Amino acid sequence: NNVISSFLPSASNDSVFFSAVEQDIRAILKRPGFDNGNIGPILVRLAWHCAGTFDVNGCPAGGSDGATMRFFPEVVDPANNGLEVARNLLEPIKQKHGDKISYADLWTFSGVVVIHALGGPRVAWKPGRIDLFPPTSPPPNNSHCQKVPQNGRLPDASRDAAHLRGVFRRMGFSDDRAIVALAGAHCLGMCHMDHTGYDGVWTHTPNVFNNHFFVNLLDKTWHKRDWDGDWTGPVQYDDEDEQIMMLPTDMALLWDDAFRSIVEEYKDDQDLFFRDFSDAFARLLELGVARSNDGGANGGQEVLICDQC
Ligand code: CCH
Repeated sequence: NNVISSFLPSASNDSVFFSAVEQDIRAILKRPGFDNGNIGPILVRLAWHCAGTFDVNGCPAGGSDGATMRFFPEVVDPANNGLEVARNLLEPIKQKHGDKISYADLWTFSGVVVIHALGGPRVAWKPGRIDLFPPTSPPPNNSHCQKVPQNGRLPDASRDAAHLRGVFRRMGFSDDRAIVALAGAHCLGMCHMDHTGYDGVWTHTPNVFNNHFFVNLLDKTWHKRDWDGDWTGPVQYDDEDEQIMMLPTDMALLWDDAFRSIVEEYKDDQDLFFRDFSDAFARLLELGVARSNDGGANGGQEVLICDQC
């Protein structure tokens, strides 16, 4: 029941090593008192945000390679608010394995391990991402800035279908199916007012990877939340019982006809959702990854994220 063993040659050193890392990740997922008792969802958000900065024509290109979210300006991108929690939760595993695994591999691998551990599909994943300036050689002055993607590349939850298509096309995803499938990850976890201003869960099973995001989107009746009290939050949608919520970008999947027909497919066929999600998430985590010749984490020199810069 091991994610990585199906994708790496079974007797390779990589396979043995990553099984051990996988066990370490699985061992820290349950955490009473944290959100809904599991840190898995925020680890999935970290994996997505480190990869989702990719720009096919960008300078720098962005993407998960380099683990650039450790650095300015990506580290202070408002879209990444709260992800220091996820990075800190993984730090003991990084410390345990040191240079044998890069941050970039650990963050992306964790996402894949969590999806499977919480009941979702296996996702193909390959190691070999190299950290921009590993901890043993910190960046001189601010020289790293030009290799770290600018703020504003991740999708804005207050926007519409055209915005989603634009952002995902920039990453290299031209197909609607990938956009809708990836959004199904909102079956997991929750919005935190202190991270983004949004509040609530998308499903009643936030620690289980399933197609309930699509089921709820279609089956519930949604209304704009009437924020009362001291805090006026951003526009978001609540169901009639005010138990679960949707972001404007989630509702865009309902309001756009082409998106909606895919939402309907995934509501009716969870296996289809799992297959499409698995393909799209694997592609996402590979965007812009330049491996060293030997494929080893930190095995080569610092990665040149974009040689045009
Ligand atoms: Fe997401 N997401 N996401 N999301 N996301 C948030 C939380 C999670 C958008 C906005 C938000 C993906 C796509 C999008 C997760 C996985 C994925 C939050 C609340 C916002 C806002 C964060 C908070 O308050 O802590 C938007 C816009 C898009 C448009 O595409 C994709 C793709 C994925 C993964 C494949 C997960 C998981 C969470 C829950 C995190 C947690 O802390 O529980």
